[in-house]
Amino acid sequence: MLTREQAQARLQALRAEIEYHNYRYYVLDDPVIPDAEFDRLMQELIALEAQWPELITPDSPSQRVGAPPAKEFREVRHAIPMLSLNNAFTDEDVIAFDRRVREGLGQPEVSVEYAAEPKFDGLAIALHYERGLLVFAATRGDGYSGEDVTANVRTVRSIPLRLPDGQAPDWLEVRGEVLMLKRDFERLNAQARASGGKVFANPRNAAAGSLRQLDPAITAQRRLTFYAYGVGRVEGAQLPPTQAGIMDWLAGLRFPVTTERRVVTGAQGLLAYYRELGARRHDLPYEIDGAVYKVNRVADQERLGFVARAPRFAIAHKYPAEEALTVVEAIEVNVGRTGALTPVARLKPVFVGGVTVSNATLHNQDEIDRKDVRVGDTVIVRRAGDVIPEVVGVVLERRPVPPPPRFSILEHYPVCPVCGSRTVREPGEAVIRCTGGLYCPAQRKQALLHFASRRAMDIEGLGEKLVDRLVDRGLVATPADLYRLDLPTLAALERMAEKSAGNLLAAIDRSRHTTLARFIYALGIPNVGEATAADLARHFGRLDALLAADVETLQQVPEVGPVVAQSIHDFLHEPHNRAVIEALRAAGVHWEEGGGAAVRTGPLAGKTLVLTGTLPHLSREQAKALIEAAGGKVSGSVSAKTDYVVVGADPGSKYDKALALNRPILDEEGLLRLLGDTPIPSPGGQDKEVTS
Ligand code: D41
Repeated sequence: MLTREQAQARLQALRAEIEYHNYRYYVLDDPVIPDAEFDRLMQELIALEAQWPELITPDSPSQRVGAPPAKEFREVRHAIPMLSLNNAFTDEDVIAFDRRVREGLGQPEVSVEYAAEPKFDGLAIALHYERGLLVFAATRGDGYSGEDVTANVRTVRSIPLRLPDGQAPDWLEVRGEVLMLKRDFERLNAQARASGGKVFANPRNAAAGSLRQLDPAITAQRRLTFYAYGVGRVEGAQLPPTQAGIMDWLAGLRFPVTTERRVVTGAQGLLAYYRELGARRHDLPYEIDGAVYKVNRVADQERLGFVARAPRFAIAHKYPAEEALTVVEAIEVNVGRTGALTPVARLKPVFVGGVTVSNATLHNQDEIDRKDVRVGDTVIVRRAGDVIPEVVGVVLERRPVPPPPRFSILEHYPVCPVCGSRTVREPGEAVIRCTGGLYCPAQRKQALLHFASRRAMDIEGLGEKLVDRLVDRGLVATPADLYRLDLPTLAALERMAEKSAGNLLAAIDRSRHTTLARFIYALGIPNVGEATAADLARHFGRLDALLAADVETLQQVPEVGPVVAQSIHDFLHEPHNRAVIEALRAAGVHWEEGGGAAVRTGPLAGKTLVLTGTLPHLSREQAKALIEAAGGKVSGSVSAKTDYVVVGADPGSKYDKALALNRPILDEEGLLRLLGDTPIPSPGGQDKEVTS
């Protein structure tokens, strides 16, 4: 047990150390100890304070979230008003500002030095320190009086609760902006979305909402940040003679000040700073809405003084707003190269982010639902940098009365606006797709490239550039049109030599002879890759059997579940796709048709078997060949669809699965009995030595 004096000394040391690490972490962004060590220090502090409650001080790091929720915020008057800033929007505005400054200082020919800094898009606040201790904090309010937000401000880790010993003036008022870093904002909104909580439109709103929480415990969870931009009431200190010097002095007192500040000369220096900062704007960890220019010398600031409520010595040079309000005139869809329907809001044109915007993406139906965007709504559109404009949210107060109905893509677009084919939303998927596939012009190029690809119809020489030209010129709309191309047409295309035209025609001709599996794969049915195409070919054997299959029949194919079965069925029952398939057959595309496993005769017709372990006489290859010759199929995994599991010595997990799913189990003898008199095919030199 420590004595009171020892506890006091340890508490002081702990507090200083913890605040130092807070400063390294939250202000300098450069921590020197691991988080776990920091937590240990905090725990020691809290435990010791619990033992010695009378030694708790208001500046202890343990007190950052100490205050109970307030009923309302107290109003406080600012001893020195917090003025507003005049705005500049153009280069000319800035040149005129600089001229006024030079004239105001009585030396129009002498260039002026300015302190230039980012204009944080946050909330202005004033922090008051009495002999180094944070005593209260107030929002700017109307500039003359604001709200006492001391309890909330204490939770902001980058704000010092006490200033370094021996350096503190009798009184110090620091002014700056409270804001939320972009990454903290993203995280807060992600959490809110997951838990159904309030989603904020931008970091500024999130910061404002968090600072004005009556319960400081909530503010503490929100991770706010602070940057100092100047001072107010100061007593008992000799301030540096320039704005830049004051900022350095504040940094020395451990206040967060931005590293983006510069001292520049004349209007040209200001404009160059504006452009450089603008170019990096989107890479900064916080949002800014402009640059602030201040005459650097404090004596000059005082000579220039104020007009109305704003200083003559400073100006805010704004970047084009990235958000604006406008009205949704319609919601339409774009059909992408994969057939996905992307909803787009058609907007009343509005100037935002430096350009006129009349469309904004709505991503998908889930996003429309989440933001509840309806035709006629007033919305916030955002265009940040070169990013595609998006609808951030709806201004519900401006929703027309009576309210327009919720917007459903499927209801408005039961058929594809490009090709008229049915649209579908697959269960569990966010996207709605056009089933037009091969036929839909929007999907044509993609579909053609897939059709011609090496593992599909393998048409060598039909690449992206050529497909673009063929489609753009209207020479090819569907894969069937490829088989109608002739030498004069191809050779007439620019950049197409007669020799390569001939080679392409030969490749197209060669592709006429293919396999059913390749053909099915080449169709580009959603959810049908190479393996499923091969399964379908094996199962049905003939294209007409596949075309005739209903969803239930399709599900009998091993590895084909309800989603894939539905997708195949939708595709094959789309009349346009049917027409393309028939045109391909008419153009001479052919393959060898088998009976198909399902209709093939044999004792194992339509059955799926799984092999596991070593059989006494048959090799794996022999057993497989026997089963297939008897009309059965060998699958690699056990499922509810497995008809028999053939088990040999040392079986693997497939055996356990077979038991768990209660599938019939056979040994080699049982298998041979099922096969009856199926002739044993010769596996062509693959004979394994038969051991007994
Ligand atoms: O970053 C800011 N938002 C910012 C605001 C800044 N960097 N400097 C500022 N300087 C002043 C003066 C020159 C009046 C001391 C300001 C503001 N004012 C300000 N913030 C809100 C109203 C005025």
